[in-house]
Amino acid sequence: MRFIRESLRHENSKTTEIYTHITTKTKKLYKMKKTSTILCIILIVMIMIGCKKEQKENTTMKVGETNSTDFYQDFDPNIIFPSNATGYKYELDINGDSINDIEFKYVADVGNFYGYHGTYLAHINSNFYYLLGSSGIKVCNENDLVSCNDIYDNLGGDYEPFTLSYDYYSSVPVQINDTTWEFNDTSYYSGNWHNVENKFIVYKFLDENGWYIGWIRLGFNDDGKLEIYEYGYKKVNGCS
Ligand SMILES: [Ca+2]
Repeated sequence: MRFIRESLRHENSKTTEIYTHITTKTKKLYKMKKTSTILCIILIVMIMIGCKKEQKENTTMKVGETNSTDFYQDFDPNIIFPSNATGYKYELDINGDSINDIEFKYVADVGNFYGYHGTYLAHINSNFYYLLGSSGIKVCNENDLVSCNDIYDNLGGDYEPFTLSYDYYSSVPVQINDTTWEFNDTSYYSGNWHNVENKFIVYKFLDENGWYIGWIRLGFNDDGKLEIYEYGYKKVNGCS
């Protein structure tokens, strides 16, 4: 009888030990699960904050900067419009997909009493947009900070070019008094780009991978002829 009692006590104590062991393990597991759930939540929140931050920071570009560009092209020698440039045009395939994106065209006409000459930027790819200023395409300087959400335009219809540098002159008869007329030579410059050097056009474009923002460094001589130095662009997020 005593043996049975001892055996039972022993079994009881063993059961208690096992129960305690299991309870401790379960508690530990529960604690671990709780800890990993909290860690997961913290991780998700951190990723969400990180993504949001990256998206916010990735809409801007410093004009002329080459460090952060995804593509950069330096023209050496520069693209220079020829001296007899009438009707000359230069088309640029910015992103190398064999579709030309930007067209610069030089126009000139000289008559007896009037004439004009200058360079236009023409719309040839509807996925390309140009940063606008108060009138026409904005004349940007190196290190200007621009955003892909500033105001852009894709230049409208097929051949509704924006004037970059344009000089119109005329010899207009002006009446001095009842009997006297004089021919006055007048010259009108239009476009913000007349006779500028080392300035930038800023553009953005859309392809199957999303939005990109970029710049072209260029200049115009006194005749409105174009010289292109280099260009670059980078991928951006959060643009519309
Ligand atoms: Ca292209």
